[in-house]
Amino acid sequence: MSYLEKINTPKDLKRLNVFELSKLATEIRLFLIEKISHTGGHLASNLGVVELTLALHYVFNCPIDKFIWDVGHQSYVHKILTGRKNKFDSLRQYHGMSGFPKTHESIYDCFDVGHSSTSISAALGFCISRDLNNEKYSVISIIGDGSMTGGLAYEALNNAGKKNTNIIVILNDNQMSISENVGALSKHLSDLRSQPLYLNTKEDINNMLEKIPLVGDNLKKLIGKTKGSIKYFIYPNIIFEQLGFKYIGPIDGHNIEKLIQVLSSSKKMSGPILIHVKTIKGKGYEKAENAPTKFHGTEAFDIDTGLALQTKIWDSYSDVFGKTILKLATENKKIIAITAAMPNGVGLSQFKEKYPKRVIDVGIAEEHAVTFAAGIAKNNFIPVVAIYSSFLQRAYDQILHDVCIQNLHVIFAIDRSGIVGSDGETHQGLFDISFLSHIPNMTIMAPKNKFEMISMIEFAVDYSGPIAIRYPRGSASRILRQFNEKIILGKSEIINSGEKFVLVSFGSMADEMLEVFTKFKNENINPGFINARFAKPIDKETIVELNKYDYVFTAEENVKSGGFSQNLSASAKELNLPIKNLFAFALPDEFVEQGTRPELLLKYKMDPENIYCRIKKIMSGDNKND
Ligand SMILES: Cc1ncc(C[n+]2csc(CCOP(=O)(O)OP(=O)(O)O)c2C)c(N)n1
Repeated sequence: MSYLEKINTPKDLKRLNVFELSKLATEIRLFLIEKISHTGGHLASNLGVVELTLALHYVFNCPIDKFIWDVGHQSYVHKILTGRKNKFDSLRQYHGMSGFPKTHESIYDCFDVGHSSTSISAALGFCISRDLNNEKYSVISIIGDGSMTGGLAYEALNNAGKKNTNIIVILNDNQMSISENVGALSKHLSDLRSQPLYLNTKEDINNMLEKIPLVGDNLKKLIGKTKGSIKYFIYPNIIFEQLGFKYIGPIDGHNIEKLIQVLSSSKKMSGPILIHVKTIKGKGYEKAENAPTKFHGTEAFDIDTGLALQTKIWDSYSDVFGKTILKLATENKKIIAITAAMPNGVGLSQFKEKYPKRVIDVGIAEEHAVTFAAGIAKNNFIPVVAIYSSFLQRAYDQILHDVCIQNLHVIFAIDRSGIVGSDGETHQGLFDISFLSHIPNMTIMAPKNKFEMISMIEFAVDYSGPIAIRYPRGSASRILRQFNEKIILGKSEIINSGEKFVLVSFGSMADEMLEVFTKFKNENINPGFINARFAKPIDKETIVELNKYDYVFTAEENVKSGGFSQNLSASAKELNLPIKNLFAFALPDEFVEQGTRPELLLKYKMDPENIYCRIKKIMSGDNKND
């Protein structure tokens, strides 16, 4: 029987010795590689934290002690050790196990997560309320060096450093975000990483000082007299020490014995502690160690070659964005692209290679990215901020306060808008129309296909003022390519002038609406079909056109509340041209779980067959929602 087979709860782990724990680490790595090669998932990050997670569960008593994972994509080993190893075949699938900590999934998960840089704030919240309750347990935030580029982490450090509370922050430093990590802190961590000294306890420091002839003894006495942190005298410039944390490290994150020793002593220490752990992303699988970005989040792959099992046929919308903006930037030197730690994900790699100074990776700092863009726009450049829809949620105030009030020409390339699939609730891009529509001066577009995407990017560059293009994950649609009318602000595109009822699609739902349209056409029914193009503004002509029909059916990949359909209805009322029978196919007021796009469209009855049937019912006088 393997060690892994014997582990069902963290208690089982505590019976093993260090040698057995290292054997278990090897088994866990093989397990992760095997499982993720079938399901896809965050392989490299998890391979890097095997020993760290084992040591954490060995030393602390989860779930009494709280582990708060930052982002949470590196929690697979924690899941294996907390009774979920048999669920790995369903990882990230519809109704399967989540790829992130979920409180509803296990008592060992104490905080839901998916977006970065939240763990220190949440941990501090646990600590302060624990102290008020006079309870005694440890609270540990585990945060990567990439996630330490997010401003929220510093707000939390700033708050925690002056609180007399016991909090442990483990900084998992693998020098990588998804791509190579960026910024001044990353440089600071590199300097710390290269310190040959491993200094943990007061004894370690005393031992080290004793080795320095003459000076060492005096220094030891001086240090002994001070109340402050001993480490401060040796490395006065460690940022964490300056912020009121005891800094411990750097520690080899693959040395289980050392990790256990350090965690055990830090458990007994009081006040805010930061343990700096050095790890290798992808550790133990050569393909991932050599290509940690590719294996950060991977599709299913062949273990021997490391190659993805499914090859891409069409360009994704991100590819189309990347190629188009590069072409335009070659002609127009004023274009600058900004990414928040996702140059590859948003399709900016080639642009970055060709014009490194004009593609700026700000780190996982969406708020900063937007205000930074506002400054660039004020100086008469054209910033293009490419961010995933769900991460842009972070920058709401910056969009409103720094860009839209000044009506600045900032282009928002909103990738992964709509249903994103296996990352689930935290990553769905289903709110951007709603949160952007309310902001004065903002314009929102969505393309029906690849060709319209190109035209919209060109339109956005020539525009003046804040403008957003939202587009989904995955292959760029190629439907209806013969329809490529010039883009005009607020104007929709008529695909078919019909009778009685009209189908209105916004962006990605054009594919589904085309199928619905075809079904009716096959029955010799001739509905209208309109590609909306703009969710804001919506022009009068569009509304006049829609009012020719008795029934209007809209479809969008956004929540209904504040979405395209509600904007349409509000604009029509404002123009005194209310639309009589307006029915919206949109996501309901709930958080949408993980699953493929087709699975989720089916769940919410937004697939072509369900849309078609519901329209038929409504047309026959049955308005009930079933
Ligand atoms: C607000 C936000 N922006 C972007 C992301 C996408 N993202 C997920 S993990 C990650 C990199 C995290 O790097 P690090 O914390 O060092 O963890 P590692 O995977 O290297 O262990 C990024 C950018 C996110 N989850 N949240």
